[in-house]
Amino acid sequence: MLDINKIRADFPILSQKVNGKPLVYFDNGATSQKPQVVIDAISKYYQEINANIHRGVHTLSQLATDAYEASRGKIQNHINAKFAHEVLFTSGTTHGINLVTNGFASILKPGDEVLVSALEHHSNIVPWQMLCEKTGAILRVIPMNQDGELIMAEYDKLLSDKTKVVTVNHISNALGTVNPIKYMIDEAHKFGAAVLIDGAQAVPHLKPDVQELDCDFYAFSGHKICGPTGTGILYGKEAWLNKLPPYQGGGEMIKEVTFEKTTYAELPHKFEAGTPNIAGGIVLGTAVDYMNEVGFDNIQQQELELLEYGTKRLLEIEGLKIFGTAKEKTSVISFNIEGIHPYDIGTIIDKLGIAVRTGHHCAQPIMTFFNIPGTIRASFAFYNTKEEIDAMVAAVKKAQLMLS
Ligand code: 7TS
Repeated sequence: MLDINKIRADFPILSQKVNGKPLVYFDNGATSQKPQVVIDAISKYYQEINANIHRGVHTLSQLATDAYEASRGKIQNHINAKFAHEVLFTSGTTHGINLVTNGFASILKPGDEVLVSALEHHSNIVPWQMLCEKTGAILRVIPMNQDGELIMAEYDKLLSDKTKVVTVNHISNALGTVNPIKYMIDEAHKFGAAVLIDGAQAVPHLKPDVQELDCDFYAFSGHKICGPTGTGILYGKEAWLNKLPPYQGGGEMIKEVTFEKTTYAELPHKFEAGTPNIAGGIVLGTAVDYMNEVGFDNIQQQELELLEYGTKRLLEIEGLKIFGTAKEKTSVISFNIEGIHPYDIGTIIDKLGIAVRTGHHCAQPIMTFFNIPGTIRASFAFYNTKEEIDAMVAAVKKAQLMLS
């Protein structure tokens, strides 16, 4: 069991007041808060070992390189990748997905098909659309039902020899649905298609095992797992990363450069051009250590309780409807109140110290599916409490009274 007071004491921002009220931070789907160990590790890096990596013979450069590569190793262990060179540092999920779509531009042919799910964040739709425009490939959509679950019978029908890529999130950011990705990966592989999993919303809640999943790519952001912004990871199977061309050209990603021809460095450097976010990459390892110390079993237990309690309490409110009622769901509650625009509720409850996201959550096709302008989204982390949910419910009731 979590000692919630101890956990909350790790996060200095949580004891702040916002608009004169104690902060209730329920926008964890957008970004997580940072524990003191992560904040301190950033300062420590700049105070003690700041230097560029992979190039200097001098001591600081060696120390920084060792710390950066040690962090890669931690993340390799965390996601159970077979090789450290399958773990690429990126600036976030968006960067990771674009790295892959850029690579597939030289692989896809006109008439090839890319399957994308109806539940995607824009960052797992738009890069694939751009790729299809460039290559003449066709984008097909795996549909969902009214609960916000992907329809596997339809997925099975869409798969064919034309399918070259399947791209799907592990967990939906807008609805919290946990997708049956193991099944989807196995079925796609029967047709020889590559599978990219957008793990941005999964890694805050669980430890993915990329070898067990057998996915070809798994992308996530560091800032959603207590790490710094501008950090992320793209896992790719060695064979795929060897096959794909580099994303960006520049220093660090080369073996030899002449004006006639350049040869590329081995993995992972082939995909890591230029000076990376060194401090961020190192501190992402600190964040992963922190999450593992808290323990994913504890995290899941706390979040499940919050999901159940939050769902029950919110449904007490007359006219409130929850969008996203999948059987497999994580701690995200998207809702609307009849006759009131989500933005108005969000604005009023912010004045009461409650931070939620309102709008389309960068998932406009989901809003179109439900024929709504957006939702109010409360996304809980392991450091949230039932008392905070009570504060949100009271604030939403107050807003409803004011607006009706
Ligand atoms: N994929 C999913 C499923 C996401 O939830 C997000 C960010 C991204 C990709 C993009 O991640 P980035 O770190 O590269 O920006 N989701 C959200 C959200 O739900 N609210 O703000 C950002």
